Amino acid sequence: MTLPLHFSPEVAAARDKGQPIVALESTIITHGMPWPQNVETAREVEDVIRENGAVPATIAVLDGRLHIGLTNDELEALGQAQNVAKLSRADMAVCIATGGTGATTVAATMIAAHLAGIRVFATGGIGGVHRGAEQSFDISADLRELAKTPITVVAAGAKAILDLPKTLEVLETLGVPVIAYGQKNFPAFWSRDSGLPAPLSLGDPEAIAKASDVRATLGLEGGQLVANPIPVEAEISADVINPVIEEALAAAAAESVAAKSVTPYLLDRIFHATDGASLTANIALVKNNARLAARIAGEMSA
Ligand code: PSU
Ligand code: MN
Repeated sequence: MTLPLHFSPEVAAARDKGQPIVALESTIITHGMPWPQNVETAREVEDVIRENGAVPATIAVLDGRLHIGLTNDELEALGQAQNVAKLSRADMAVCIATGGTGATTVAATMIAAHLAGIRVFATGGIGGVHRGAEQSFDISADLRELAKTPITVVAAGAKAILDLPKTLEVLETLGVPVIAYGQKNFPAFWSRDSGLPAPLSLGDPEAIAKASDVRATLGLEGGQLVANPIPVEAEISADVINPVIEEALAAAAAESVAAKSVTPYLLDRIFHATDGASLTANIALVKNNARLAARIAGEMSA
């Protein structure tokens, strides 16, 4: 059996020329943002990567084929599609085997990017340890993937819908380097500072690329998480966002939302409760992460 990878023309050309490539996930498009901002943002994020000297590769499973890079039409169709599956490590093979269509989470995007020889991936926030995980056992498969698959993931930290101290503990246990970019503390998605010290801190893309090389040389499996704080002007203050998060968590508990539905449910609820302000911030931080990821990819291929 050959690998079921399908490269877009743009990504295929970049591979031929040895250009730096940055992977992008698709769950953020189908389950993280509403239409049409999801498609507009996906396009703008791709442009940011191009403007910064790399080629974007948005990843998704379409009709049983694992796409590395989507055309404009494919992106638009995915962004408008209803009931698209959310694929993590556990779901990818069944989706491909049955000819299905699904959006890739951080975990699944890492797996696909690695198969395609891509080393850097930009997103908004990673999944983590959910609040109340001591009861629910809800810990995102993204964390274990970071421990296993050698991709540098650039994210704005993790959302405060999660238990951030527990998320950092699990990452430490799994041996995942958590590198805050340009500051000492771990960023918390909508705000630049979670109040928690990040285990590691680096200030330039070259050092991040070099750390990835050294990990490979040492034979250490797994990737690294680069936690890039949201731009100052896009921050939402904790007084504004925290009550919204508490309300969303209470609603999820009241409706017994569980498993894969938890994160999309909370994101949608917070979007509506903030009249879209959460989305504006989300868009700004994803672009900021795309910029940094393109620069890291450039250093890796230099
Ligand atoms: N966190 C965000 N935005 C997102 C996600 C997480 O702030 O869009 C998505 C990502 O695709 C991530 C997934 O990999 O949710 C995690 O889902 P779960 O918590 O079910 O593992
Ligand atoms: Mn979960």
